[in-house]
Amino acid sequence: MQAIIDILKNNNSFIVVAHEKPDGDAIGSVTGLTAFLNDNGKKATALLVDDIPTKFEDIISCPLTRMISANEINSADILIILDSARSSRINLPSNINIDEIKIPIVNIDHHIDNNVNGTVNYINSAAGATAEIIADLAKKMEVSNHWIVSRNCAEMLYLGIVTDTGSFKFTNTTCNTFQAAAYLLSKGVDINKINNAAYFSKALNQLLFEAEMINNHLKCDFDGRYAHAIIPQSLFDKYQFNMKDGETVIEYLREINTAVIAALLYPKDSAVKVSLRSKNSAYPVGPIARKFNGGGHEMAAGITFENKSFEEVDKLLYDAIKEVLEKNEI
Ligand SMILES: [Mn+2]
Repeated sequence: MQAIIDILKNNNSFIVVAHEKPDGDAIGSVTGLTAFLNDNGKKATALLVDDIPTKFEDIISCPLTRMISANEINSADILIILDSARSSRINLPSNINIDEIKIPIVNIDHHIDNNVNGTVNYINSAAGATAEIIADLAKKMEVSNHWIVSRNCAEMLYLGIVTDTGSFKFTNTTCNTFQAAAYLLSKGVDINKINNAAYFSKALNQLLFEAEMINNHLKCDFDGRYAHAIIPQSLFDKYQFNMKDGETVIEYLREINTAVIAALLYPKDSAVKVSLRSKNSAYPVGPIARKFNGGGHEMAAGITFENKSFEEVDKLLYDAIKEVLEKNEI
């Protein structure tokens, strides 16, 4: 972490980016770190190419850059990549390959399987969120370098922590997570504003979409221990619903009392996307995702299947999950 502190101190211009299809942690860590740098006399750009979930649009107070050229990136001093486990998932504009980046790269993440080859890499899989790592970094620099941590910066980092830990409910929540959150609260975070945006801002069309998904598409197998749903394109069309707002749709499956593993299958362009969640660390979904070239955490992971039908993907997952549930039988 000291190497990163030296880089932040000794350079002037930064581009900050995260993974595609940004979630609360990607958005919170990017905008929080960007605000932190700008508040302390640096020139930082928050690069978020993909659309962000509608519910977060009103609370992001840092300007977002949606498009950039390789030349513009290379004219900055440092590229900072946050929360992005796979180099293929970094949310650069689609016409830019990571190999075209000639400036030093700082890679900060909490995914255990991070394969981004930065100039400096700080991977802490014990952190509940990348925003938790940035909060620790900001706290260190406040003490050792007298950098300021503004309320705006703190609120964005809090957003990252609260969303990636499911409001401190998931197993990735640690003593340090609470300490980082407490530190951010001491900077004046408006918890009500952040929680309203994260948890109480669902559009009616999403609620109707979710109700129909549960009624018509939910399946429970292995005595209810595996809850899964295939969401057809027609359902997205019917409710004009976009998965950029669907980070929490899978929660309904996970909430079922008998469920141990939950899977959501949905179309993305010509591919089938899979979200996986586990409720019990004896049955992790990280290895299942990695088996099919996906990634993520042990308890929350994702896969993209190209050139496969829903039925084929459903069967592959069914078999893989059967194996996990049987092998780890207690
Ligand atoms: Mn994260």
